[in-house]
Amino acid sequence: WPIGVFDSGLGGLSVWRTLRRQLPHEQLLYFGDTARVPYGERSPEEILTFVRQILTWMQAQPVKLVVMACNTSSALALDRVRQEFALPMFGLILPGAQAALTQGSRIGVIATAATVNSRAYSKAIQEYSALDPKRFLHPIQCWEQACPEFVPLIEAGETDSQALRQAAECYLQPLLQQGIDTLIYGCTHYPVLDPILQPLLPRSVKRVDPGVALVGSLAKELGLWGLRYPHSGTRTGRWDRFCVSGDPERFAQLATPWLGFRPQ
Ligand code: DGN
Repeated sequence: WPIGVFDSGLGGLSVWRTLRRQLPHEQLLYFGDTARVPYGERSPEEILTFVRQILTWMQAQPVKLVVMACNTSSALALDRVRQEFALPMFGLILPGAQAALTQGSRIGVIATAATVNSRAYSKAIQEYSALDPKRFLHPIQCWEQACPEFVPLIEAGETDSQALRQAAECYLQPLLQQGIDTLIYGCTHYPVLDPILQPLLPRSVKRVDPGVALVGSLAKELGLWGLRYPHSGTRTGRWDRFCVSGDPERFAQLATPWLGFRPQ
């Protein structure tokens, strides 16, 4: 059975890429809720409803486990749906928080408005660091910044434009004023903006992609469960399935640069 991976749109493909690289024997089933993207401005109830619908569909495929390649869904729905579905589920917030804590103590988060309003990263960072106070000698501080302009521009096919650069400068400014030493890309759409964001940051600021942290912990767990795909040999992305709720043609076109091939 494949691993189910979902996002509101293209952003989860940044996690797909890491999964493809780190778990080459697994087959992936990707779902992008492109008819309803962006999730960032939706209410917590709407997001929970969408996540339930996607999981019900994934369960019927079936999939062996689900990667929520969407921070907004992980922040607002993961705890609830874990109690409702008999499917192993992996979200981004805890792996992202843990990874950031290995890098610094003045942590900035850029994410959707819904994720920022939930304060999920701040809470996870405080809770996780409180578990081991001897390890985290400096007080841990966290600032979150919503970036509502990014996702609509990326979903329109942009990855480098004047509008994105201007928005990036404006969103990073308050975090830089706080003297952050670590920046979490708290939305799976944002790693694609790294070439724009990195030059705006002091060299000392570490960038954290929670997708990479999630895949690392998933790979470990799959090994422990003995659930890795049993075939030898490497599968390429061409075995993977891609499904969307919106226009498949448009998705195929926009996803091609993320995937390196045109999805069928
Ligand atoms: N890519 C999603 C996330 O990580 O939060 C959300 C994008 C959106 O729908 N605004």
